[in-house]
Amino acid sequence: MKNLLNTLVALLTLSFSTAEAQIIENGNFESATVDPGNRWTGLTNGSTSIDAWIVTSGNIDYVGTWWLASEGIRSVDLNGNTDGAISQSFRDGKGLGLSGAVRHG
Ligand SMILES: [Ca+2]
Ligand SMILES: [Ca+2]
Repeated sequence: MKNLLNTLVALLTLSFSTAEAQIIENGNFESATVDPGNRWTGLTNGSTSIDAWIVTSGNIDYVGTWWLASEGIRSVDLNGNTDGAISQSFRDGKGLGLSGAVRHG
C-alpha cells in the first residue's frame, strides 16, 4: 500500500513540477512550517502547515525521509489514518481563479 501511494504521489509531483510549475506553488511539498524529520507528521483537516496547501478533509501524513520522495526529501501520504485531501487555489495563464484538490479514497 505504501508503494502504491508513493507511486501516486510521484505521479502527482511530476505533473505539478512540469507543465504547471508556474501555476502550482510548492508542488513538490518541500516547503512547510513543520519538519516531518525521518518519519512523518500527521496533519488534520484545516491544516496549512504545508506551504500553499490546505488539508480539506480527513487527515494526511506529511512524510519526511521515511520513504523515497520523487523529488526532494518530503512527500504526502493522502491517508493519515483515514482518507484525506489537500487543495490549493491558483490562477491559470489567463488569470482565471481555479482550485485544485488531490484526494485519496
Ligand atoms: Ca517532495
Ligand atoms: Ca498513513
